[in-house]
Amino acid sequence: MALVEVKVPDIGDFETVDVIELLVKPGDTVKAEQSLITVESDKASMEIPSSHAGVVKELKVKLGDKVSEGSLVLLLEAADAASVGAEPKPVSPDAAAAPELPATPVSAPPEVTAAPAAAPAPAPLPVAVPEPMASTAALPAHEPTSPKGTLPHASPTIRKLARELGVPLAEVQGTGPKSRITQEDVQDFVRRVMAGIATTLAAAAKAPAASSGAGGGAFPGLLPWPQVDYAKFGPIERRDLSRIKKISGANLHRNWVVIPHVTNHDDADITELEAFRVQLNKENEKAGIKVTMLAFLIKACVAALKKFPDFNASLDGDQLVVKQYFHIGFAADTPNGLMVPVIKDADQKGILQISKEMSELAQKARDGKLSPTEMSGGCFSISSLGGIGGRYFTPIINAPEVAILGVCKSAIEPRWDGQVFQPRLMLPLSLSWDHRVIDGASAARFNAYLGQILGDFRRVLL
Ligand code: CAO
Repeated sequence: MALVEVKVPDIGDFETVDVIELLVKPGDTVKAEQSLITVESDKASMEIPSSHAGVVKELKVKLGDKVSEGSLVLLLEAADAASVGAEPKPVSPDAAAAPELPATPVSAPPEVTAAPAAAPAPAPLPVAVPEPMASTAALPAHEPTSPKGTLPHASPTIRKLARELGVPLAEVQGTGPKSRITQEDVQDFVRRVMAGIATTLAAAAKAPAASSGAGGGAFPGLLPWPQVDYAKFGPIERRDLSRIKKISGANLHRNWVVIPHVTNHDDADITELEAFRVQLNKENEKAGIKVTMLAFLIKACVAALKKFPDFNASLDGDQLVVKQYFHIGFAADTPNGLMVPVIKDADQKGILQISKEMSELAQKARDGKLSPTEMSGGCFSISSLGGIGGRYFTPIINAPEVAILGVCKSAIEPRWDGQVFQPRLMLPLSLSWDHRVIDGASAARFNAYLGQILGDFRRVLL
């Protein structure tokens, strides 16, 4: 065993270069010609190879040091005394990125990689979004997203590592000096791809059981959210989201992402029902109970849910839980955000009682006094914007329910009665349904039946 000084060999035209990477540490066993450090000039980066095989005893340089030909890199306990004094052999440059080598009149050149003029553009996160999956084999491990043609700024060792791991360097964001790609960047890329695949698999595995609340999470491959300095464009004010907005937002997001929504739009002729409602309110003025169209809608929906029980259900894995009770939620707009109180056993209650409970629950919602019990157990929800306006919209299903009815403002419209156009009060209906449980024909029948009931409320009794 002999102690050998490993020095920077002839580095061609460069006088001094920066040490930007330490590839070994004391105690490491290295082979002859194995890269020890990476140095960089303003034009290129190079790896300094070891002249001998052996064990690193002491590093004589640190990151940021400036070195030149003859600078001591490290002390090595050479394994083979016979090799002492041998010239370092040139390391073959990376084919994909090898620029012209600097002139090497004396000893073999270190491995050289051209530094790109500018740092590579930040690469988006890896894409790994499979279509419906039969097995993990169907998963694309990675879909390239970066433009071709830019030369990633990485040392040959990193290129070799990337080749071994199948990492497309053009898509790796370098975090080293001048956006150089480091070993950690490559490893982090692999970790992120693996995490993306795992997340996608987990979401796909859990998605059928929407009732368990699973299936949200990140979507690998999506572009990062735009980072905008809004203040650059004009005055702004930042406000925290309310607690309710944060909670309901997370729920809405999960439901929108996990449930395959479809919305059917239809109209119901409520001319007679509205006349009845107005009459009812006149009669009950003294009792202080105001009946709105929503109370009739709750009752009409119960009748439709009885006729189409799959709408009164929840998914639980591969099973459908069909409920034999009828608890109807209604979306209430409150100063702090959206809340959904539930009218329990709506099938057993009359219009006046439903109206009374609704107004009490809506008031509690606005006051922030709803209890968890008053918001739980719903089978089906209604979101009414009728008091505000609009024509149609796509309500988001309130998981674990499988459908929701959206209602907008009724308006007088001309309807052909076979002989003449009649002015009729038409109520726009928008039914969103979970396509894993319900199909379009059932949804159209549900809406048509709802329309019949609202057109002639005596049908509720049938
Ligand atoms: N067409 C025409 N007018 C309607 C109507 C309709 N479909 N529905 C209600 N109206 C009228 C009512 O008759 C009432 O008229 P008057 O003031 O002349 O008596 C007025 O609109 C206001 O009704 P309302 O909104 O107070 O009562 P409601 O029972 O219809 O609704 C509630 C109660 C709590 C659901 C409602 O106040 C509310 O919060 N709606 C918003 C729901 C929401 O935000 N949904 C979106 C969810 S997704 O973000």
